[in-house]
Amino acid sequence: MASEIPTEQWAQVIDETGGPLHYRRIPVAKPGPDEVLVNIKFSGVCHTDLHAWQGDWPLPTKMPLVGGHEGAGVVVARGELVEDVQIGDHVGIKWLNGSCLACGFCQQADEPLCPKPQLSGYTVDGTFQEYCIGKAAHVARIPKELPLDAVAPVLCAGITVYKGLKESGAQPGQWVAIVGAGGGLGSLALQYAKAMGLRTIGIDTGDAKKDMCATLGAEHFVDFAKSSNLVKDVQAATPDGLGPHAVLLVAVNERPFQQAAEYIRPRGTVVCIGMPAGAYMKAPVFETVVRMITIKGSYVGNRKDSAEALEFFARGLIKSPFQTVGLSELPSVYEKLQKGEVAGRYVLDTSK
Ligand code: 8ID
Ligand code: ZN
Ligand code: ZN
Repeated sequence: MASEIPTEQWAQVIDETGGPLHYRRIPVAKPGPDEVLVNIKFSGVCHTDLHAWQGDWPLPTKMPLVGGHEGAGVVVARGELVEDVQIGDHVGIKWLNGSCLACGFCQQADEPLCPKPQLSGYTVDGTFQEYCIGKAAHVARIPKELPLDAVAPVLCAGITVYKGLKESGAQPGQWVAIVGAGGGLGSLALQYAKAMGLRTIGIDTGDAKKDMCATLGAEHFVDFAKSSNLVKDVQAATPDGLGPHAVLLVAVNERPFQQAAEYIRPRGTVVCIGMPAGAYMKAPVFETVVRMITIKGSYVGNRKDSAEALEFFARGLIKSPFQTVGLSELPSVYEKLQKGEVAGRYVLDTSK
């Protein structure tokens, strides 16, 4: 390892689920044979980090835990088996830190479905630290000319919504409702949808998010807290009144998961991405059948999806709003996220 790598670093650590966040110094890990050590410069804060902290999903986290999975930085060390990632390369640590690469899912490039995944900021330590380990085969390659702060949110939010839009099957010119459009995933979804030639209806609440959605290309906005008939309002936003061809559910609330099947157009596709704790989907069987509705889930993206999502960003097509604060300020970001007060994304500067 190069001599400039410190033995200790700053990190945000939790020692117990739901317990306090400790901004403290912890050892810098050494990469294993197939791993790289990345000096994380910036990390986005995803709502998933909040789920990990609160332990509200039916999947246990490691403990103590360093959260974070939208980390953009520079490779500073690598294991002896790593050949195609160089020291000095800019890379991203994603939610899928690693997978077995051998199972049937990995073989068919469905590595998010691998039964033995390593999940950044969940089952392995993530990007809320200055130096983070990633499996070399899975780190995202980031061209050196891209700003590491602005690109960080692409590493989870961008990849996930890009994949979700592909999974929706929506074609250029068709309408997609983005539910939770004012949040991190939603704001990027509006930009990716626009870049893919889709027309969007943003659903969220408040004037700040409404204005942001308009700036990001949403042609209509439905305020879920103000609308007295959300189903009608969403359908009315499409020119023929039949509703959107696809719905991307990125809200952290069960209610919209029940509403989507009601306003989707016949033959439309509802894509579930947000994961509100303990939530269930419910749709009337009769209408689902006679309107030929598809309801499906979409989970991050594979390495190819990741590269494609980054390419959209590199082409200047994805300009989503973000605010940068120091890593030490993570507790206040969590508080705002929990209250639904974040329009777009917060990005942490690990040096502060
Ligand atoms: O691979 C995946 N499937 C994946 C990847 C990344 C994140 C899934 N996620 C999940 C997260 O774990 C989280 O459950 O997606 C969800 C959204 O993550 P986020 O975008 O990081 O969260 P956010 O920034 O808090 O945005 C959520 C938005 O939803 C709105 C809020 O106002 C906020 O802007 N919202 C809520 I809460 N209820 C709503 C409703 N009824 C709503 N918008 C419309 N209708
Ligand atoms: Zn995420
Ligand atoms: Zn596998």
